[in-house]
Amino acid sequence: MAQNIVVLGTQWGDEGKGKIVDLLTPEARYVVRYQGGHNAGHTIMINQKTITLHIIPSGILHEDVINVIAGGVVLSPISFIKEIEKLKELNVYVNERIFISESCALVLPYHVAMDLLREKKISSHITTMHTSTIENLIIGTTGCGIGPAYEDKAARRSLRVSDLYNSVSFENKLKHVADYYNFQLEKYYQVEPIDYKVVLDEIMSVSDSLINMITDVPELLVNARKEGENVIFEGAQGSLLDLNYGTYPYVTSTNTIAGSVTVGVGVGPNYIDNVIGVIKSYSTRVGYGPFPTELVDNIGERLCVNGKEFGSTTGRRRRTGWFDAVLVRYAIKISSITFGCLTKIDVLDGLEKIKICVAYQYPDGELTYNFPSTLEKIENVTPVYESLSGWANGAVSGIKQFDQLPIEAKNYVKRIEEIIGISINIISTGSDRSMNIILK
Ligand code: 2SA
Ligand code: MG
Repeated sequence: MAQNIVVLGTQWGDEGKGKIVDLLTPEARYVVRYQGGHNAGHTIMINQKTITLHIIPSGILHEDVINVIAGGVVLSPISFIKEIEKLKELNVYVNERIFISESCALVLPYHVAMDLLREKKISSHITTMHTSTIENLIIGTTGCGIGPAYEDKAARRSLRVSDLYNSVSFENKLKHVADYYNFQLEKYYQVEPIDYKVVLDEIMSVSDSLINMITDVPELLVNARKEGENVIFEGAQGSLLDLNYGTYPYVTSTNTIAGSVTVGVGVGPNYIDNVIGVIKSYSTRVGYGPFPTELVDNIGERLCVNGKEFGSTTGRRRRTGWFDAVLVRYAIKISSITFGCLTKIDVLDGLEKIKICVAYQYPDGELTYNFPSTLEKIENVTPVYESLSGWANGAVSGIKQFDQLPIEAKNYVKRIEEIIGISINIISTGSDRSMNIILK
């Protein structure tokens, strides 16, 4: 029987989902993206060569796998085609291996302009880093236009992939929406308007290529199940960036939890057999927003440098901190995660002590083991840590057998399993594709 699985991030993104999807892909026929856009950055290292994917599913690196961009994704035609060209340069065979849904809303240059301007304009008024008042709100977005593109979708003003079928009505719609944005660009932001004709020419130059990749995604996947083929749904960003359940408003503009698969793809919950949570051995976050276990000291710097914690889309330095079990337990709950994959444990090599946050303490002294639901509460908690011995003189990098791990590393994994309440089935011990311990 087919096994359809969701692979998603349990923290704030960059947990190593791309690597885990790549590892599981040989068992699958389809890898499907269901939310987000080219703000994602999935990095996979093959034979010392690093490949970063933004919108194309990680299954593209396995020749027999079909890659699908479902309707819940917002698609930037220009970035998408550029990414395909880049893969071709790397000798990755892409023909007939990437399909898109005609329901994808397009990300267009005015979305990017709005995204950048809002953050820039608002940042000039900013006084503190973690402010949460609406007039001072700065999210630290990737600047890819994702938020404005999803706004258009909810406002029912998007141009979608299906609009490419008719170039005349595409032009009319584009002109109409460009007028709407140009009013704001000129009057509110006092910047040059966008010439819709330039946008039109650019999109029309790739229109045929996009049309050739269109498929009926729900139909394709229903047939895949009938034929016993396995499907992997590849999440982008992380659970705490979910629009409903993340650290709102410091979130992305889509749902990143497992439930997002059904609406993003057009299949029902019964289609999913397993939800796999990718869990980084410490925490990172890129962009603003609360981060209870953040380390702004030498250890934080060490995690950043050793973990190469820089945004793979924007190059931004990621904030780093200790493993937060309160947050990961919450992610497991809201996505009904069945088992976990622990990544980047090698980054902890050489540390004397390693801390795990097991609870939060509120300013009045009360402890909570559950993730608080409001920003005000989250911003004011103090993490309660359990301290474990590190493997100061050992190294786990590249180890492929659990038995060969230093005892302290084994204890760290076991303690995490105990606290989060699910089993860890895969441990990634290095960035290369081959560096893994497979437990179950
Ligand atoms: P956006 O651009 O509207 O989605 O930004 C809103 C918030 O979501 C965060 N976000 C991400 N966090 C981690 N990784 C992401 N992808 C890239 C990567 C990020 C990069 O893999 O490194 O290169 O900077 C990603 N995409 C969105 C974002 O930081 C905001 O907090
Ligand atoms: Mg990433």
